[in-house]
Amino acid sequence: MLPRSICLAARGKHRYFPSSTNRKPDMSKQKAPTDNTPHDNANDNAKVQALEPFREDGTDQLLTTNQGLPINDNQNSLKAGPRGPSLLEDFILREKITHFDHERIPERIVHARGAAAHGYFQAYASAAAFSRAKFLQDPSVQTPVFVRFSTVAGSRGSTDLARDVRGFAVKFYTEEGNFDLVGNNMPVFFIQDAIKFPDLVHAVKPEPHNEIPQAASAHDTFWDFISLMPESMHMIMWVMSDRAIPRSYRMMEGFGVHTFRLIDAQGVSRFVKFHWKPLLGIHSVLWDEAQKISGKDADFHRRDLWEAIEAGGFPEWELGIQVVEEKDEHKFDFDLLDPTKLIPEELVPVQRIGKLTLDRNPDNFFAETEQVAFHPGHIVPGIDFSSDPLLQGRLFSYTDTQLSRLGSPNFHEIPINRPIAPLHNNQRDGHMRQTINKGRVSYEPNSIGGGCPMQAKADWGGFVSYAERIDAHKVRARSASFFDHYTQARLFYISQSATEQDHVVQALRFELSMVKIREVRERMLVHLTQIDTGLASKVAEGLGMKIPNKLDKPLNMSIPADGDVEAHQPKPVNLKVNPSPALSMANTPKEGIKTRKIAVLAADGVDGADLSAMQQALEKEGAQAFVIAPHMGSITAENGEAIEADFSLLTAASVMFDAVYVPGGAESVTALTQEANAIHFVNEAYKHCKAIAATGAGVDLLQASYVAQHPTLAKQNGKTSDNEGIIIGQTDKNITTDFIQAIAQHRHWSRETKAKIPA
Ligand code: HDE
Repeated sequence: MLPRSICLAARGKHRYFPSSTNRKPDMSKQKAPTDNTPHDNANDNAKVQALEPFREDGTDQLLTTNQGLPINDNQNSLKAGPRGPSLLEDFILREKITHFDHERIPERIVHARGAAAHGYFQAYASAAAFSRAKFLQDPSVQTPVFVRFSTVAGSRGSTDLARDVRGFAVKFYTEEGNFDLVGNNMPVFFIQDAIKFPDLVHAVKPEPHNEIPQAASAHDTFWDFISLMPESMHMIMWVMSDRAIPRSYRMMEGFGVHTFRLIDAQGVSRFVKFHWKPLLGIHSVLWDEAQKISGKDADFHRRDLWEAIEAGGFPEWELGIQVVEEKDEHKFDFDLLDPTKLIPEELVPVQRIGKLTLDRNPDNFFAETEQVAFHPGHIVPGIDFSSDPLLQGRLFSYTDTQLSRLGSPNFHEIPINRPIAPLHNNQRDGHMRQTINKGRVSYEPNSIGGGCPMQAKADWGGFVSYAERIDAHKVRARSASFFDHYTQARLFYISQSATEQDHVVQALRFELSMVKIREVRERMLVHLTQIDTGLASKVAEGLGMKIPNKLDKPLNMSIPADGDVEAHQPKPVNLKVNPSPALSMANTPKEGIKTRKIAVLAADGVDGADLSAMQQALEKEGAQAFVIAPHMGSITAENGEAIEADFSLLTAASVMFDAVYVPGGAESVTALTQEANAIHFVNEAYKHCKAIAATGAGVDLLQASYVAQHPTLAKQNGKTSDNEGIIIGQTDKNITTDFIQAIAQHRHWSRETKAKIPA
């Protein structure tokens, strides 16, 4: 038996071990358990297990080169004498530096910034009535998934809180092969045809001459393009709404966007739209908050996902489908193939058919989150494509982009991309090939290999494309059924609550105020007038502009083959469209406070009983309470108890939390009222319409802030709570139930316009 490992002995104390130590690690232990494995609670699904042979753990191991040679000195390069020069012979130095020089791969051209997690999908019941896909048949089967969320426009290092669409890409590792549902958190898209995608992305990315601005659409080139693309107006309404600044990845909806097909065992095809419905409801932050979070914690969403999973608050979504029979394809006043349109849930209800749970963080960001390669063309029998021209273009793009990003046609061999279903074909060789294919045969048909691997009949699970009948001329054209660009933009706007509408107005004012070219702003105002005259005039007021009567440029710049430019202009808006309540976040479930983060402001002398009673009540409901004190370390409560601070007022900001609680304790509250950061904390939480509670002397801190203006504060005695999220307990300190209910509301919007807080 070799001596016990140095690493094991010193772990937790030192990170650095001088090579002069004379104790040798136990090399017989190939995989020692780590002392802080974050995944104990994870569901050990088939994909998670399949990744095991690829996981590496240096615990209790010697440092080696990539060839397995133990390294004796990792501090000094090989030199001719201690003062050099260095020698070319130093293969250890060269190997290390060469590997380092090549550590980066190109970031994704879009969706570069993201975070991901493992989990599983489980059907509620068999969906055989719609699809033969195996992973949708048996409610006892858990299908492993890997899900990556992302922003679109920013670079890998950009802020999570950019105003942007969020990617919501799900890879199902099914027993019939991988199925990727590569969606977004908005159900429509900017453009109708894939040929416009490079233009859209060039327009929104930082401008080419100075690479400004990063991860922002508020600049000339984006709005120049948009103002010439009326088809983008519906998506613009979504992107200007608070959906573009989610509170958490865990609180976003997801959408497949395009119409797909479901195929049942009899080969019958139905159209389908895919939805993900978050069980925590759909919630967002305010734009002012988003901008501040970008400075205080640019990793806000990434951290939120990671921490929720580590704490066992596993995010969940239900998979929903809207199914349309083939015969009903043309019964809508929009085209199902047009990706700028949604099917209102009131017209075709969303049927919830299963649940997605994320329960394990990746072990390594690069190996998993960065190298995962999604593709809408990764499908399984029972699911098929529609002719949506945007989807059709995507089917080309995603393999192509992996070739440049991951550098080899063997990207499917990267562990995170491997299916759990067996894979056999005659594709061979290429950069970094991992598979060692045996035998002489790499072609089909063959007799030498007994004809193997052989084609699978449909009833053996072989994929057969849906035999859609197509009888058409080859044309570069767009169907006239795609020309109503304003009605669903209006549908979205009129379906929003007054607060949500106001936020759309504010967002447009902000974005267009950043546009320097007046004509671009004018064009946008004309489009907005088509959507809603009230919206247009409010935006115009913010811009200090008059709405022009007509556009200065013709739209839909292509010259139609039939030469009839007029017939290719946008159709007038249908003013009679009915609102769709499902489109408003105001109607989202607000049932609990699970995983919500509550700031508890405290200093020496805090009423420890108040604090811990509240902390326990919040934690019982699945929320987390964090003590924020003037300094790190511990504070001493009134009763002498030491309470550890989670943050100091320097490292925490109200924008990182969902609600604020100020416990009593005269000394604590006096100290906090003298801290500008504590008062700012309360002011900002008040401004952002968050629930705020105080007990006993804690009310004095609210009195020292702008919350003092709030009517509830006028009542000084007993328990007071209102419908506006301000809860105070003077003599009756039992306010936990009211506070919990107030947090569950997410925000108290009625305060927003009344409160004028310069925070
Ligand atoms: Fe993508 N998109 N996209 N996209 N997309 C990519 O693929 C593309 C579109 C979406 O987390 C790229 O691997 C084209 C719609 C997500 O890794 C690239 C068109 C929707 C992700 C690409 C679209 C999406 C991507 C960049 C128009 C919602 C991130 C890196 C024809 C339904 C996946 C990559 C991840 C990523 C092309 C439009 C969703 C270049 C050409 C619509 C969630 O292939």
